[in-house]
Amino acid sequence: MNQIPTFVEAPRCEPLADLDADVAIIGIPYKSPYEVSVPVDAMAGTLSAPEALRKQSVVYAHSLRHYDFDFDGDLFAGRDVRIADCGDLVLEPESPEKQLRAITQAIRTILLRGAVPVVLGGDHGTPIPILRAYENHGPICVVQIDAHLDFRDERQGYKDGFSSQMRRAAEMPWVQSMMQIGLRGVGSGRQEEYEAARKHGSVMVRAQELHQLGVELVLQRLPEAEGYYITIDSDGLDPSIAPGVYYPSPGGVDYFEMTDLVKGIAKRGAIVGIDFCEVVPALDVRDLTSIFAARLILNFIGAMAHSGQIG
Ligand SMILES: [Mn+2]
Repeated sequence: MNQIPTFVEAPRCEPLADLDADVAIIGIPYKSPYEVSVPVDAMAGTLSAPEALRKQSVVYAHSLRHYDFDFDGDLFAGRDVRIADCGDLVLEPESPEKQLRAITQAIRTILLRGAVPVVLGGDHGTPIPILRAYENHGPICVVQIDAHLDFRDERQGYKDGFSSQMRRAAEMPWVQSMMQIGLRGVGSGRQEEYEAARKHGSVMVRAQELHQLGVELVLQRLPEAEGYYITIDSDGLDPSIAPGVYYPSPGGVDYFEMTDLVKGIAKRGAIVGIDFCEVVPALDVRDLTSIFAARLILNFIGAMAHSGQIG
């Protein structure tokens, strides 16, 4: 028996092939096969994040239609927004290649069913196989919220991990543009990776620029696109709202900046998918990271409802 609640107690969807919803929540506990030393047991790391987010999301389940001050009204703009929770993708531990293919296939199915995938990661390698599913659903612009560039060509000989997802995205012909927001601190990338991202035409926005300019001016630099895919590394957010990450870095994207960025993007084009990665429940403080991640995901769905994309 599965005792874990669904995201905001939304109806379960299984099998995936029967999906009938506007938004498909799916947990993808993917872990890049790097050997890295992190301040918590790797297995306990991000793999339990989907469960933690679902548990904390229940806080909101019974007040979704109350007056929401962050939307100055109904979170879903009075629309009938159908959210389904597709559970967690079961990944075979022994084969990274099989895992990657299974993820791409699951996202393909969700897209074919006409729903917007909202993925609970997983580490930040998760978007690589997700984005491969958009091959016939492009062109798209990828917007990354992250402290780090993630533009390494490979790490420990492995190309599909959390240090490389923006480089891999850049290589996909259907990813026509990208914007990277929240960059800061030492260790975000090497000079060569910065040059590669710049040469590729990535619109890079330092966290400090975001704070100084404000969301509206930053969004003037958002590339024109019909569809926007949003990938979130929790360490891109400020540790005050996301303390449960491997490498907390001060000066990150705050709650209203994050919310307003997505509201602004939704006004410019369809949001075609979202992933929320790198939450580490074992390092969290009073479950704040999971609680706020759940709230932000609801805001993203709200942004899509208010723009008229769903519901
Ligand atoms: Mn990242």
